[in-house]
Amino acid sequence: MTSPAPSDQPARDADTPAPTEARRLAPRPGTTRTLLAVLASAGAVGALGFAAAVLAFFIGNGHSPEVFSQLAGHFALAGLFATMLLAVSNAVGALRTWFLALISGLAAAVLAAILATTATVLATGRGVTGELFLFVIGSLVSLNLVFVLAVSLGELWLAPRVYRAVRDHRPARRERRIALVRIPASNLADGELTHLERTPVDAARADEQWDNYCAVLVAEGWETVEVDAAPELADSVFVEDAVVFFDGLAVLTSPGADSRRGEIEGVERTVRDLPGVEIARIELPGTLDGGDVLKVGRTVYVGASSRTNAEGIRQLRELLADRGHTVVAVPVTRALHLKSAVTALPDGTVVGHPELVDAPTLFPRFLPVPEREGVAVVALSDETLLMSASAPETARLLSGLGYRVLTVDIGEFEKLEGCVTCLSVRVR
Ligand code: CIR
Repeated sequence: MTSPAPSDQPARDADTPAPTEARRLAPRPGTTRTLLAVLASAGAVGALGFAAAVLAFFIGNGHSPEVFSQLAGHFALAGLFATMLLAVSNAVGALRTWFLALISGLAAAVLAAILATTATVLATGRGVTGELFLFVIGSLVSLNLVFVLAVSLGELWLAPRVYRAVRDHRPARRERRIALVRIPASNLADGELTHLERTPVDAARADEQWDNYCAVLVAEGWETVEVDAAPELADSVFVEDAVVFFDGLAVLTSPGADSRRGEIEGVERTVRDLPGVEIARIELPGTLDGGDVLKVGRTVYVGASSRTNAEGIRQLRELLADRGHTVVAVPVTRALHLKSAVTALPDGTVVGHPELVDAPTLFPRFLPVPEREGVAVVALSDETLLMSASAPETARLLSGLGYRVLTVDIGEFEKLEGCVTCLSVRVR
């Protein structure tokens, strides 16, 4: 077990950048990546339709190369029309469910084939006649059949995969580990209290503890990006509650305490500057605090607490539905947030204090810890955990399980029902 620095001395060394220094990052809005995903998924299906149709004729005609000169132009045009039509339908959500994808694929394929065939025939100098009409319709089950089938099935199977791969591809951030932090407000001592009696908060000591906390993140290889200060928003230092990250999706929350609703604006400004991040939000009447969201692999446990309501959980479930995460709602009646009762080790084991957890059997692997303050664990890497200095027995327990455990004194924040997890948000 390692304690990086005495609580009243920020753990900085000469080579370490000041932890509170905000980093300005090159803007790369999430809408650009979504647009790319839309175009790539539509283009992939258009190209598939072209390739499948030309290949089918090539094989069906005894590998005759003439097929290319005769039909490549027609199917290239059909593929282009299909790409344009699918780009529109994918942009408005055709890939959300399999039946929408199938319907839009079929519609785009038929329309593209009709347009391309009409254009191809008109280009030969023939006029618009009833015969042309019958030929074009008939082509759907002859000349264009393979194209129509390939585009329909491509939109069903290939497009969602291409869309997700492009949208979730984040090369820049893989090498960087970013944590958002927010300097304590001037009126920190007025923060909300739900389960604790109010006790005096030493603002200067809180600032030192916060500096020290940030310094540990930096020393462990995390870039701290500082959200603009909100001196009048007492609980703004607990930045975890304002945003949750899911593989490049930042979900801005809808705080359950009225006094905290103003925190979102500043957090949104910072998130907009992060590379490769798409933004979504929980809207009223839904409420959801980030402290109620615990990710364990692809499972997202969400606490139904005094801060997070059923509508907030429903909205999060909907946002994550097509992203491969399963939302599991968990009753929370004995603690402020789900993560005031349980967090997770890097191997997925959920650690929690039995007195604070309503339903421990909801977690596949649950490890009880001896101290209430020991439930909060920040996984700084697969091997390193950050914990509160108020839970030495739990730190020893986890150290004995092979983890390198760092501890920081966050006593002033604990007086306000804060913990190590809520003082930062890791961009993941
Ligand atoms: C509040 O009641 O909202 C703050 N005083 C404490 C928030 C702590 N956040 C968290 O556990 N995620």
